[in-house]
Amino acid sequence: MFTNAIVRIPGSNFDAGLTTADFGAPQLDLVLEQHRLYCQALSQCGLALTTLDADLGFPDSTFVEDAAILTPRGAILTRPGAVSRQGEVEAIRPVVLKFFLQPLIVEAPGTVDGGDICEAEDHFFIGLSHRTNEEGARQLAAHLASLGYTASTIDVRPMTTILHLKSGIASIGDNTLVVMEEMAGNEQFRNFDLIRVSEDESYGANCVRVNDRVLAAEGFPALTAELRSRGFDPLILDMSEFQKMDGGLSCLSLRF
Ligand code: CIR
Repeated sequence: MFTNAIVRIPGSNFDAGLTTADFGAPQLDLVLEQHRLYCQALSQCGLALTTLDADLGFPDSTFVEDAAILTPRGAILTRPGAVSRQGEVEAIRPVVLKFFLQPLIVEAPGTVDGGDICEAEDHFFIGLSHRTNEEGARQLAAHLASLGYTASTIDVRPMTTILHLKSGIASIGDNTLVVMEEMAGNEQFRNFDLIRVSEDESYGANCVRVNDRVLAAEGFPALTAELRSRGFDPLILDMSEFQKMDGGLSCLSLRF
């Protein structure tokens, strides 16, 4: 069960963030409204929110998930792979310190984006991506081991449609992974029940289990139906403006 989440209000320069998507520029009023509904959904799931002010120094900083990894046994501050985002860690540190003693840290030349880290029960899958490098993965695996967790890597660099590991996979509890078709054959998933997401619904794979609900993006009817048929309770949110900036549901909060 999660009890808390950290979120950050998108800044007026949100559209100046990094993106590879080709869906046009995000509309700020819609960005703020979708973020408000996202926060409302987290509250509805029973979480107490710590809401940080917009940080105009970092247009991507509403994607708080990338700057830290919060586990029941301790926190790890990351070192994001995009230089323009590395300062986000200093900005989140005081907030993490309110809840966690002595967070572990990823140091140069290691890089890790939280979006590449998928916790499945007591095991962590670490995506090797254009943001998370081998040295970052090595440091992170050592930190996780010190907290009593196991970890393994999944190389997503050849998968050109995703930014992070969790753009293509979600661990939604009950031993179930939601996984994009391109990744579904990975041997490391053999002991999990898989919900395979077809290529045309791929963005939907980034969903988030929050207590009794699964936050899921609007517009992916096959996935939504499959979640329901397996006994999950999806809470559907419009993510159009965040998708324009390569963001998804998981990246908008740190849940713990
Ligand atoms: C970036 O490119 O870093 C942001 N525009 C999007 C980050 C999305 N984060 C995530 O999926 N964890």
